[in-house]
Amino acid sequence: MADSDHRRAIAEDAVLRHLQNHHEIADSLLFAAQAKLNPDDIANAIKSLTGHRYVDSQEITKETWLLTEEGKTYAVHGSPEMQLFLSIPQEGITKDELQKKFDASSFKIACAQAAKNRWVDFGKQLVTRKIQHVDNDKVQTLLLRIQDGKDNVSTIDISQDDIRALTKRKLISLQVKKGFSVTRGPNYAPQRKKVATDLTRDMLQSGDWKNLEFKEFNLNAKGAPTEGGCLHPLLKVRKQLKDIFLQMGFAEMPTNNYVESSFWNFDALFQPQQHPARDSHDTFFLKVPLTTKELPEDYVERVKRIHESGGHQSRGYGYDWKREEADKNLLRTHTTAVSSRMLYSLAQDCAQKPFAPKKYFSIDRVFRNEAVDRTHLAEFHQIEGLICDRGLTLGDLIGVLEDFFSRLGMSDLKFKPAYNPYTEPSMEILGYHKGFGKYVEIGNSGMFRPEMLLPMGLPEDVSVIAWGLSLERPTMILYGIDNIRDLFGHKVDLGLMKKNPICRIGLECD
Ligand code: FB9
Repeated sequence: MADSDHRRAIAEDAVLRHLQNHHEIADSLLFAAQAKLNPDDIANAIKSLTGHRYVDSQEITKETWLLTEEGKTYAVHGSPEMQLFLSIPQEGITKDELQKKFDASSFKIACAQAAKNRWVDFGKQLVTRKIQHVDNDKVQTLLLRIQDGKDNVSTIDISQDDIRALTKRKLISLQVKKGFSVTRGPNYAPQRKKVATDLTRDMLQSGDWKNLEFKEFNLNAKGAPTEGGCLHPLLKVRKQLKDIFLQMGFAEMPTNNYVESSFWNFDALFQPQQHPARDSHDTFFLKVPLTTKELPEDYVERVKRIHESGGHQSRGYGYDWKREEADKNLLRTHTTAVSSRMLYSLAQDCAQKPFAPKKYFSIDRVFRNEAVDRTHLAEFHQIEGLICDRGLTLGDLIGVLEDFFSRLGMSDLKFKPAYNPYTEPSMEILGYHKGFGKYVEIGNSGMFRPEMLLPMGLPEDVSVIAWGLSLERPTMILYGIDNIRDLFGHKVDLGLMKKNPICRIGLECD
């Protein structure tokens, strides 16, 4: 039997035994003190006995005056004003002399009270007694009476003024305690029937069950906590972001190919072959399979031409475009590689059926050979959204960004001109984060260049607005995770995962 149950059984016994030959327990606090039992055990026992109607009980409140530490000192040594009075010799004393006898705080109080009581005169030179004798240190007397008679405020005959004065001097404080008055209940018995938890075959056969009391099922008892898995924060935020895109009418692009060809990852995006991002410092190129197997040859031809000599009013880059460079396989550096494939197949569809506007999104891993630091790893999840339609403008892009980020709880946006090889104009997106009290970079965006879209075969008046951000940054901010390394690997704090209430995207997170 757990110690707490044992203590409660003793307390129940004491209460039931007392009521065997007493009509009531008027005050359970007093009863506990007299029975030298813990008042909380008595209170719990009374609550449980009341629950089974062994007793009936009413709650009572007991207000008790307690002396504060300062009050206790004065009760012993007398009030400071009294001590001051007694320290003044008949012929008087200089204030400095007098002050030496007291500590600063009580000296101040003593002087104030003594003056108030007109016991002492504080002359320029000397402090003198105003009266010869103080017959009663009223404060000390009151404190002692409260100390001795403290167990029932109502009985103590001290004027409210005095109580107020002592309270104001923080010499006493009121303690309110809850207790019970108890009488026998309809199921009263001098002893509690043994409580059985389970009805067993033996009890049924022996018939013992008849005079046993069965512990009620505590239907509110919480079941044993089931250790369940929990979603990794990144997956929780990814789900939230997917819901946002789906609510905005976007369809998800298939991103199940980490390995991509340089062609779709760079060339199709009109990113020149000598662009710094295309060397192994930034990109993980594959040894096996080293090169891609097949590319749509006619389209590759058009991409080669637009890089080398332009077209569609673009003068291109004017360099010697190499097929072998485009064939190189790599770990995709952005999910924009998926967008290029999707836009190309959309253009292909235009051959069969009239162009239909599309809204696509992707959320998946991308790989960049970057220096690892507090917010960057060699891989992260890129979130990308694009809208492909006739006559889209930068205004449409800004509009959809404001809609998208407002659903992320970011409503105060700023746009800063930026540069991407595949979008013109391009804008860095900044959002005001109340928690940080500043604007944070929350993504990048732009309008895909005609040099990217027209070689695909998309109609002249079709434009594509797009934007991108990471999954890790919002997750770190929403979860208050300072270092991206705490999101992955052995250092992940599972406790945080389990108990961290998902910051409802859209709600301000501190
Ligand atoms: O996610 C980023 N920041 C961010 C996003 C959301 C957010 O949410 C708050 C809680 C509500 C907080 C912060 N960034 C983009 C900004 C920075 O973190 C940046 O330093 C790091 N960027 C990554 C790339 O790093 C090299 C984040 C990643 C990023 C950047 C650009 C794109 C995608 C991901 C893009 C794009 C793009 C542009 C035009 C057309 C198509 C795609």
